[in-house]
Formats: sequence, C-alpha cells, structure tokens
Amino acid sequence: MKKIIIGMLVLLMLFTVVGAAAAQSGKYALVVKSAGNPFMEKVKDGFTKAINEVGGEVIYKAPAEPTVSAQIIMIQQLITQRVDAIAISANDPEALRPALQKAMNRGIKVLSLDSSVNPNSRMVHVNQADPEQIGRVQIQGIAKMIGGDGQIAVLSATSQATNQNLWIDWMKKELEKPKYDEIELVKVAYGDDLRDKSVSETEALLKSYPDLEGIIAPTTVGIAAAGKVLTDKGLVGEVYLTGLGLPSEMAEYIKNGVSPWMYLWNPIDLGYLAGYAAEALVTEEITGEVGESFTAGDLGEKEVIKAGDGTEIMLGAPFRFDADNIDQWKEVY
Ligand code: RAM
Repeated sequence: MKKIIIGMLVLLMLFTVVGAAAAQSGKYALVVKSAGNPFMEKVKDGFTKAINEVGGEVIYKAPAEPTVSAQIIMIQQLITQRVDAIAISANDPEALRPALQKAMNRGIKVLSLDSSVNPNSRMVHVNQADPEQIGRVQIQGIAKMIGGDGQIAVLSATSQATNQNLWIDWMKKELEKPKYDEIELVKVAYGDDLRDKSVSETEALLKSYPDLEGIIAPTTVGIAAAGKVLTDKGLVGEVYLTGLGLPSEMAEYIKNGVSPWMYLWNPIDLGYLAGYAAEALVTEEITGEVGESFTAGDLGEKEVIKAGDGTEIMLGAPFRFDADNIDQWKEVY
C-alpha cells in the first residue's frame, strides 16, 4: 500500500512539473514589415531574448515585400498553427482588421508594435516613443541644419505605414508654426523601406528640386540610402539629412557631416518589451486595459496607458545621435 501511495505521489509530482512547463511555454509570433531590414532584425533579437527568458518559442515572419497582403497570408497561417500570440508591425492600419479579429476570436492574443493596427484589431500597441515628439524633433532638427529657410522633402517608407504617416502628420503640424514660414515642404517621397527604391527616390528628389536644402527620412532604410547618395554626390553641407537611423548604418554619414544628427530608440528594447507584453497577455496578467502593469524583464515595470481610442505601452523617448556619441552606439544596433 505504502509503495502504491509513494508511486502515486511521484506520478502526481511528474504531472505537476510537466504541467508547469506546458503553461510557461507557448508560441509567440512576430510579424515584421519586411525581410532584409536591419532594424527589424534587431527588433527580432530583442523579442527572441524576452521569449527565451519566459520559456516560449518564437515564430518569426518577414514578408519579402512590405505589403499588407503578404502579412494577411502570414496571419492566416499563424491562426492555423494555433500560436498563442501575434505581435505585428503593420504595413497598413486597417486592412489587417479581419485577419487579426479572426485571430483574437480564436483566443490568440494580438498586439502591434512599432507600426500600429487600429484599436479594434489589437489588444494593446507597443510604442517606441511619443509620435508627436518624434515628428516635431525632426522638423526642429532640419530647420536648424538649413538655417531656418529653404526647401525640404521627406523620404518615407511605404505610403500606408501607420508609424511614418503619423510622424509626418506631426511634422506638418510643427511646420505650421510661424518660425518655419520660410521653410517649404516640397514633397513626401516613398522608398518603401527598400534600399534601391530609397536610393532612386533620393536621386529623383535632387533632380526635381535642384534647390533642395534638406531631407528628413523617418525610416532607417531611407536615411541610410539617402546618406549614401548625398555622400557619393559630394553634397555635404549643401543638402542636409536627418531622420531616424540605425547608428551602425549611419555612423559614416554622421561623421562626414551629411547628417549632423539624427534620432532613434533602441530597437532591441522595443522587441524585448513587445515579447514581455505578449507573454503578459498570454498569461492573462494583462488584458490591454488602461492602468494594468507588468514586469518587462530587465526593463522593469511597464504600464498600459491610453492611446487615442485604444491603449499602448511606451518604451521611452527618442534619442539623439551625433558625432559625440555615435561611436558608442554603432556597435550595439
Ligand atoms: C524602418 C521601419 C520601422 C521604423 C524605423 C524607424 O526600419 O520603417 O517601422 O520604426 O524605420
């Protein structure tokens, strides 16, 4: 009898251990805008670190082209695979709604990061920094660089990207201030976060607007492409460049003066925060409601706050990179 009881106890312990392991694991999908974007690779690194720390499995999806149709197909595959969470950087805020709502109806926790989907298509958004601040600092930066007057252009990512479009709206609002009366935004061009297209769009801007004095590229792919074009054409000090760039790709153009300074946040931390937010949704520690909080690993306590009609979790403030600090950061991301 004693042996039977001990045997049963051992079995019970085994089931408890296996059960606990199963509860901690889970499939966490990360869907980015497109493949071949070094920024997204860093987001993936951070996301993977977080999911490894919580004992889950990462499923990484990166479409060959930055299109929403490719992302919709991927979401359908992930629903079939019965993943536990989908974190997505959107190529279109609205077109993803049916697929993401279907995922949520099946019990999958959905969150956006970097480039948001509409509030009715997600539980929460993981935001890199305040969009208003991101937009305004870039105008403030280019205005200083060009001495307060002249033509400027924006070289963006895709025309439907939620994040870039929001930042550009804030740039336009900043430009309404009387102090920028002498600055003219002549064009918003789209390089689609593709290296070659960003190069040709930069060249087209220079050709169409021979008096152009500044380019703002609120995309890491675009700013690096523009930095190369301006450098190759010897336009240092004639056409200035700022925007959002990876220090590893931009160090050369910051040091040669093409882009005296630029901004970004830590993409590894952004992915890491999204990983922990996904886990907090899966374990139902949070549901995406204002006022909830959770511990995001090394980043510590994070809170769910209001964002328009939806909610978000904020990483921090944009960081300024210039010749004095770029060497410190270029090895990191
Ligand atoms: C590109 C992507 C991404 C954006 C960064 C700044 O890599 O468009 O969505 O956040 O630039």
